[in-house]
Amino acid sequence: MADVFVGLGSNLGDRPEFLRLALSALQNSRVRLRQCSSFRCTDPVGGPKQPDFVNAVARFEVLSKPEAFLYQLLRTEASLGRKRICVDGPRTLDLDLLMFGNHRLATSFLTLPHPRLTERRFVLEPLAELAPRLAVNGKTAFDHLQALSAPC
Ligand code: PH2
Ligand code: MG
Ligand code: MG
Repeated sequence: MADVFVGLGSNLGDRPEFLRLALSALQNSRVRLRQCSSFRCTDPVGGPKQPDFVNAVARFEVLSKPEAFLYQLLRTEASLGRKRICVDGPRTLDLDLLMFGNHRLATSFLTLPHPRLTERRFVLEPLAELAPRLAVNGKTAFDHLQALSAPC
C-alpha cells in the first residue's frame, strides 16, 4: 500500500465540481482517498492568458503500481473533458502524480517525485497543509515552501 499525493487543478467550467468529481471517480478497490487539502483559487502560472485556477492536493492509499495509477489519472482527466490543445493551457481537469511513496523514477512516461513540485506554490501550499513533514528530495514540504517565500 503506497502513500500517494496527487495535485488537482481546474480553470474551466465549474472548477470545484471538477475537483470533487475527480476525487470520487478515482476511488475503487485499489485506491482509497485519505485526505484532501482545502481548495484554493490561484493565479495562472505560465502558459497563455487564461482564467484563474482552483487547486488542491489529495492523499490516497494505492495498491496499483505507479504507471498503472498514472494511466488511471489520465483516463479520469479525459473522462471529465480534458482536451490537450496547448502546453500549460486551460483545462477542465489536471491530475498530477506528485509523490508515490518513496519511489524515485525518471522515464519518458513518469518522473517521481514530480519534477516541478518544489517550484510551484499552488502545489506546495496544499501539500504542506496535508503533510508539512513529508520528505521531498531531502527536505520537508514545509521547508520547500519557506524557501519559495524567502527573499533572494
Ligand atoms: N497548472 C499548469 C500551469 N499553470 N497555474 C496554476 N495556478 N495552477 C495550475 O494548476 C497550473 C498553473 C500546468 O499544469
Ligand atoms: Mg499540472
Ligand atoms: Mg498534468
